[in-house]
Amino acid sequence: MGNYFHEHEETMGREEMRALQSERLAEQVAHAYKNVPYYRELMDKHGVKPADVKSIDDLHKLPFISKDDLREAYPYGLLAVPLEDCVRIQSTSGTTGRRVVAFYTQEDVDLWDECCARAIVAAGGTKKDVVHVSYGYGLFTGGPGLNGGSHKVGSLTLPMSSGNTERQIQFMVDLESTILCCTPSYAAYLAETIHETGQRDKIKLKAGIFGAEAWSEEMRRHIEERLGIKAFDIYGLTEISGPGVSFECEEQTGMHVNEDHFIPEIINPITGEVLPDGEKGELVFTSISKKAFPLLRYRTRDICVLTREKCSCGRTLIKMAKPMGRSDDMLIIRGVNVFPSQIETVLINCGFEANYQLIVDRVNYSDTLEVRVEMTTDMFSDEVRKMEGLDNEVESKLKSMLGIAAKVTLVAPKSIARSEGKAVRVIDNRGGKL
Ligand code: DLL
Repeated sequence: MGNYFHEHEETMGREEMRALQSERLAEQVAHAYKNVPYYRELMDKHGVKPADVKSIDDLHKLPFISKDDLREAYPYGLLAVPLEDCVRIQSTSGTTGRRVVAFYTQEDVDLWDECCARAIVAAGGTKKDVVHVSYGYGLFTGGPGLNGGSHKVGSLTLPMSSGNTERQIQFMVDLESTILCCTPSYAAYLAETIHETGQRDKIKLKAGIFGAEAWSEEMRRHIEERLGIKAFDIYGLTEISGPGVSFECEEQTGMHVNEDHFIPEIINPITGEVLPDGEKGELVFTSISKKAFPLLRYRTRDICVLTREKCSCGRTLIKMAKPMGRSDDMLIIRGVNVFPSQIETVLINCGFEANYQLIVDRVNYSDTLEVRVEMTTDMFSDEVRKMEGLDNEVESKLKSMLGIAAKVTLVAPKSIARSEGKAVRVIDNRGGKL
């Protein structure tokens, strides 16, 4: 297992882990009840007292909380320690409503760094690595999270932030970056630029830690081939702490959840019923170690599956599958559920790169879906393929994957804007149309 970092928690036996989770959960519930009037009222309303939650078997007694609760409690309503004990805030982008602000004590930041350090180590990182962090810094958790993790591992950390692609590549070459951390869509953009500028032989990258948005296995293979690296998934959300809630190991079959700090559950999103491991549903987290902003049974809206199969890496932490995207990213087109990541799979399998946009509209009371996808330079110059109906070929593959028809429009290389952070793939023009 070579460079194991936090051997004990990551390889704990099931019973030992359950005991640790139970102890931390009971403490956390008592802490939240005592210090957060919002939790006290909510638990009282559901007839639950802290003494009722003694072990993780009692978790189901607690009510769920959602993003709406967080918005309602903005900014200080869920703070569980005196403000003077907090050293940091991070925040969501607020694109779908009021911002959510999460608070951290110094111990919370240390714990977060530790979770990100585990992710870096699982990707093969050691103090000899040069970790190139191209996630955004600032209120977004991506940059600060991986930065802290990299410090903890003792690697040389390049706090690049996102953007300025030319400079990113220059530093990557000059400082011999070995681990790249950014969104998968930015990794694809960097890979494209490195390829086009003929610098592939000059880069020394060996691994990438990519997350913050849904990405397909096809996208993973595409980035791995283009950059000659192994690409690891990482998951997290601002409300819970940021990146490092879960991370992938070399097996690349799902992300190990840092369950000594975050207890995951899968529920039926409609009934709230807890589902057994292996069933698909909405992911719910309870943070059992963070003190400033404890979240009890927080509904993430991410659709996912948990599995507890033995992992060849030796970690015993439960695994979560790649989330298909938030339930709010899911498009409902003519009554059919469509995730952009499904379309990505078809496009990459047809030889395209992940430069696409989905345009949804409503015409004559019926939804329409147009998939605009950039041709690669090779396709663009190949008149024969264009004439032979590459678009028809993609349309029929999309139809069999999604079960609905979509119109495919092939556009010229470089005509779709590249993303330096989370990609915006969907333009939904239906609002208010009959
Ligand atoms: O995206 C935190 C993060 C930063 C994770 C860097 C990984 C790397 P938010 O901006 O609050 O936080 O967005 C959280 O992004 O609920 C998921 O829907 C989505 N998401 C995050 N990681 C993944 C992933 C950060 N690996 C929301 N795969 C989450 C799929 C992901 N979706």
